[in-house]
Amino acid sequence: MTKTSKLWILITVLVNICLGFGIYACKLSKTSDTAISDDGEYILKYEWPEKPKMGTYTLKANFVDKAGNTVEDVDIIVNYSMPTCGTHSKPKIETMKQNDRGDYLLPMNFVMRGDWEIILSAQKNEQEILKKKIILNI
Ligand SMILES: [Cu+2]
Repeated sequence: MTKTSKLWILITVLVNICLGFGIYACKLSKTSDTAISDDGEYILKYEWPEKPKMGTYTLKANFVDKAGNTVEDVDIIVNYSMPTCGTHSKPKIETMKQNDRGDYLLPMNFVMRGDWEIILSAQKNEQEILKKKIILNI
């Protein structure tokens, strides 16, 4: 084998390792997912249309019943913090706002790199009907 072909094999192996790790890291920190309530009645879909980094990134959510109809009279409360971080571990608690298309939106401010813990709580008549915990790596 020539020196050049050995080098190419090495580069190919390294590129594959990097790609593999990249895909693995993405799976650990999903930017969109679906959650179903314990009773199977409600479905919450959420996503950050733009992959969050440090700064302000909008979380978008849709809340539907099992027939697929948008549920309007729901409050989606977002509680987010960095539990592993002492200085700004105080959670931010905010309610998502609904636009005229029925999407729930919340601009979220990520002030630091690392793992953020995000708890989405959907409440109807002040009773929690669905809860989803997300770990998001910024
Ligand atoms: Cu921090």
